[in-house]
Amino acid sequence: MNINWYPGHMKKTKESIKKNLSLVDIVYEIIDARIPYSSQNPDINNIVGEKPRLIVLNKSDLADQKANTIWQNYFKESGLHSVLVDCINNRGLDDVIQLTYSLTEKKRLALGAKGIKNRPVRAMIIGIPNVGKSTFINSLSKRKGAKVGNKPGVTKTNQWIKIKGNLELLDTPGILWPKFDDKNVGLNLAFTGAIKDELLDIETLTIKLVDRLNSISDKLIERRYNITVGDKSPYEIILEIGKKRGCIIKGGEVDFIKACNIILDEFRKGIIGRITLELPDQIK
Ligand SMILES: Nc1nc2c(ncn2[C@@H]2O[C@H](COP(=O)(O)OP(=O)(O)O)[C@@H](O)[C@H]2O)c(=O)[nH]1
Ligand SMILES: [Mg+2]
Repeated sequence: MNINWYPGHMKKTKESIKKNLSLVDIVYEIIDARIPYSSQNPDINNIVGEKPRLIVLNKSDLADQKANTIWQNYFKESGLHSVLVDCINNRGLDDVIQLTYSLTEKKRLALGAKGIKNRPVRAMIIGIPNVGKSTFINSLSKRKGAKVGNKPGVTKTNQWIKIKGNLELLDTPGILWPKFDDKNVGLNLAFTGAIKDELLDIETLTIKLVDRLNSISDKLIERRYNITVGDKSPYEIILEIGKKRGCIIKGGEVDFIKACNIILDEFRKGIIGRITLELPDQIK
């Protein structure tokens, strides 16, 4: 992670999020649709409490469409509302706005009964690093001003951004910590690029990714790289991809790291396909 989380930092984060939560009517919990479980904060239910929550399955453009529906049903069965969003092509944002009004209707009616009318509906965003919080804020506010990139932790003084209709969004998202003690979660975060590559060994990561992709379907690698998977090991597969892509160093050997970087990069960009790495029945 770009942030080194330690108990004191986590406690502070939680307190500041709770403070901001008291200012809003609804919270948008952003998660990565390719890894809905792995990209969720472990303490999320406790942090959000009774506040209306909308789960934003972001990067849904990169995730498998059937799996998107499966996850939406899973959340629905847990009594949670979710919405599929793709911030790159601005999909699902109208659903976010519509659901925001329906999920806050009770409160708005209660205020209306007290004579408080047209008070803006206020929302804030929370989520672990790299799920697309900044991009989501930008897309929703249709501005290019807010900072987007892989540098979480930069905070400014809070401001309210006016969104379509009577909706206001807190411009600073709450950045939460991921689940630390689950190896598979760590791997999923690394595959999707949420964890910095320098912290992991690229070769091992790519071998594990190829293995995972093949466990989903041999066709993923076969279609993209036009090779046969068969009984080949991930190592052999990466070598073959490297050869095909002309990743050759002096002496005619395959530049293994270069091949690994191509595969990782193409996976992360969705070029290998729309792939969801975990389904509800695979999590504990
Ligand atoms: N394909 C795709 N990429 C997205 C989407 N939303 C964000 N991203 C990318 O995900 C990366 C992290 O986004 P960012 O907003 O910085 O995440 P944050 O750390 O949660 O604020 C960036 O490269 C974004 O371009 C989306 O809906 N689809
Ligand atoms: Mg950000």
